[in-house]
Amino acid sequence: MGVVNVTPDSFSDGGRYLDVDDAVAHGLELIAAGATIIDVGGESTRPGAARVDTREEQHRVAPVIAALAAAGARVSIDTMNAETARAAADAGASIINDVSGGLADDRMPGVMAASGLDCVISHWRGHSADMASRATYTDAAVDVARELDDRVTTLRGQGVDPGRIVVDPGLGFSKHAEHNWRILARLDLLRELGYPVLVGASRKRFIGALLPEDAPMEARDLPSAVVSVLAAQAGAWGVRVHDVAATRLALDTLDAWQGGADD
Ligand code: PMM
Repeated sequence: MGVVNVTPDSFSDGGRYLDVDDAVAHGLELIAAGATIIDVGGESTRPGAARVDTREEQHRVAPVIAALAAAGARVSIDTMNAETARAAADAGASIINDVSGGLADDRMPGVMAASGLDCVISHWRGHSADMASRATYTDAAVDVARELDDRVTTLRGQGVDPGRIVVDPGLGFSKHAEHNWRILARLDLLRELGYPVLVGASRKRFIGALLPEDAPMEARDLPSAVVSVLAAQAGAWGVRVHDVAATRLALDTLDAWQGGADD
């Protein structure tokens, strides 16, 4: 899953694809580089980010989604907003990716159920303005798996088709570095929930912490690709990344390695 943030303020690529044509061109580049899904977002979720007006969010994402879908791409809409999810579905999106797992907008479960689209349900404890204060866990891997399981059960009760659910640990959302690493090391606990697992580690702060403080954002792409390979090896269904070409090569390398095990 390649990321196209149509925002002025995303922490990793904010401001680069605010223009519709640039965003579409970038999405097409990511497909050419080996992405099978393009995740389009119009609201930054970085820590402390301001919420964006719904109409502005839709104005940013709808034309990008329509153009990418018309070009044959499988598009997901990265939004916590039910109205934006609905508008994105109308524009041709085929996946709703809600980092709040349907918690931020109480109309979202209804839109998810009615849309019949695939839905990425992430673990989430609150908006970015105060998510750091909620980063307390007994065992992050166990707690996140349990809370996600509860969330998915609730959504199923609200009519979301279990066959269309993908779960995501929401790395960095109310989680410190040690929590993210614990969750990754015990990805088996998420797999045991019985849904495909999506992992979004790319360029996040805990990846940056592996590098010198003054390292550029792009330097995070190598450790991000390594995490993607390890997540795939641990059974993840998908990885959400910025550098698709490096990730594709890394995953192809894993495939070749695993092919060597075939008799
Ligand atoms: N992370 C971000 C945004 N959307 N969606 C999913 N499913 N999982 C994630 O981990 C996730 C996401 C924040 O990162 P960005 O600002 O680089 O897009």
